Amino acid sequence: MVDELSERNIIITAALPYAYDDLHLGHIASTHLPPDILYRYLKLNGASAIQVCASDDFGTPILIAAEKKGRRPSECVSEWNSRFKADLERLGIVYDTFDRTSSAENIEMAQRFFTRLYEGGYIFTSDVSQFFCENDRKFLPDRYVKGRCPHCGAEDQYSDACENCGRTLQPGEVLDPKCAICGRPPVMRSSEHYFFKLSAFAERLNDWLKGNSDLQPDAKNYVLNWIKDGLQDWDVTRDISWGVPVPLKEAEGKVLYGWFDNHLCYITAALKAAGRSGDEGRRYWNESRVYHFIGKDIVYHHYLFLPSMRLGEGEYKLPDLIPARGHLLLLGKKISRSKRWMITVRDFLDSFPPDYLRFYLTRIVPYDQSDANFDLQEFADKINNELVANIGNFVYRTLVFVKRENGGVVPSPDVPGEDEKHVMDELEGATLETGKLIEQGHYDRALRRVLDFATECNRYFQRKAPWENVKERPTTLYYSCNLVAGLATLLGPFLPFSSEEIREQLGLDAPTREEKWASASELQVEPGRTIGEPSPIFRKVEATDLGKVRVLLG
Ligand code: B3M
Ligand code: ZN
Repeated sequence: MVDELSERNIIITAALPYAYDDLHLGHIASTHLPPDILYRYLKLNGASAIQVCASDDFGTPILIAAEKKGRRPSECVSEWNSRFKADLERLGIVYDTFDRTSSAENIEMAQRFFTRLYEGGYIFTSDVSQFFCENDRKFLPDRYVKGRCPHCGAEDQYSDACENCGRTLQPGEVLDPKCAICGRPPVMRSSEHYFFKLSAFAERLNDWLKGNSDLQPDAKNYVLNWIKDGLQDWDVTRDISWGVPVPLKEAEGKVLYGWFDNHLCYITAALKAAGRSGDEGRRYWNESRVYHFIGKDIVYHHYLFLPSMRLGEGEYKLPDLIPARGHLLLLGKKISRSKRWMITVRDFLDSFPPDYLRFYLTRIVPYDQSDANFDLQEFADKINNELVANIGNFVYRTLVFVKRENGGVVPSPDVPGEDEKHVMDELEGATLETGKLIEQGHYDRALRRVLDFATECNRYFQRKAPWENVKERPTTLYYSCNLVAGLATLLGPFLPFSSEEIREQLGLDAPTREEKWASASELQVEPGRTIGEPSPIFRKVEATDLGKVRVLLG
């Protein structure tokens, strides 16, 4: 999928978390970790790339959450924005720009899009009959109304979706509707709304989807079917106080629907990160490759709504790639905010190092839309058997040996024998194949490939038995140190903290080095170098550690 590694700039975006609740493990699995692996890999290859994200600030859930606390939404979202950044940074996920959809630049971007679409004839008005609370004197869109689900009968459901059966509800469909603010039954009232003519783009979307062989096949196929079934025009305005004001005199008091402005923040944030604006910004965007990483629940918005808006506006190119991954189940069950069946990133990182989470999630999340399951026992097993017993073991025994038997100095090797040639070939193969798998989006398989290579490293050490084969010991230790360095580079995109720590223990200090992906298979550690202090990079996950996380689930 990454065919022009260093020729064109690459813009990577991750779907924007709603600014009303903490990031949980599901967000990381599908949306934030996969792009970060690619981004780090691209950087190691010297490619020009930027990675951006933002908090998704507008919409009724956010306004309601703020009103419940008696606070201004603008204050709340700004707190969430900082919290997201802090959590992601703890995980080693650092965006060149982490913007907010409510930033002045994004409001301007959204209004520009609206105006150009309006002028282009892609926006029309229509009367919508909507819940209205006479007590609060407010229209009550989406989450402002609660009631009984007409499908499964569950009580206390929002009027736009049932958490119990998972169905989306049409306006007016919910039974026994109640205003979410005061609890009184609302009435129906008509309001003029603005609609985006999504249906006008069916043919162009079809051509774009069919003509782009990089787009994920499973997503593409069902999106093509949606188009065949007919596209519905989108109501893109709301009668609430929190949102981008519709830039028309006659639309006073109306704001744009959150899904109108949120994805535009991909563009806003990228241009901010690149320090470009106006025509220069548009050129920058259009000359880059553009990748949007998402979870499968927002395929509709990203494969249909987003490209249509860009086509209609006419100034910003469509994405080259929209990798969509499945849901993360938690102990076999669907994550649910309302039932609090979730583990927040914060809580998890209070118990485990960030690389453990990165490792496990990368191992279990494939490049398709199937769901992955987060299982605590499997998490412990994978960390203990693969990280600790395989990679950690090889690194630690090599370094301890150099420290103890050679005073911490990397020895000078003899001419390499068959074993050395073999294991260095393995390293070269692992570097090429891991890179290729990352370029294809298969991060799970790429990491598996690195693990297989670590197994080879352990075999090499075992076969050479430096504890008894004293004659060949200098050669064995010299090559082992270089294999450790190679492993550190290969692990870089996946486990940045551990990769750094391994390099430090090897005495390859970070600030002065020019680390490159291709250098993984070169001899990076020269004889005579003094290594740092060896200590185990990974520690075992014990049952008591798991207990701490189980408690979080109640
Ligand atoms: N905030 C929905 C979600 O968090 C929405 C994504 C916006 S991406 C432009 O799943
Ligand atoms: Zn009310």
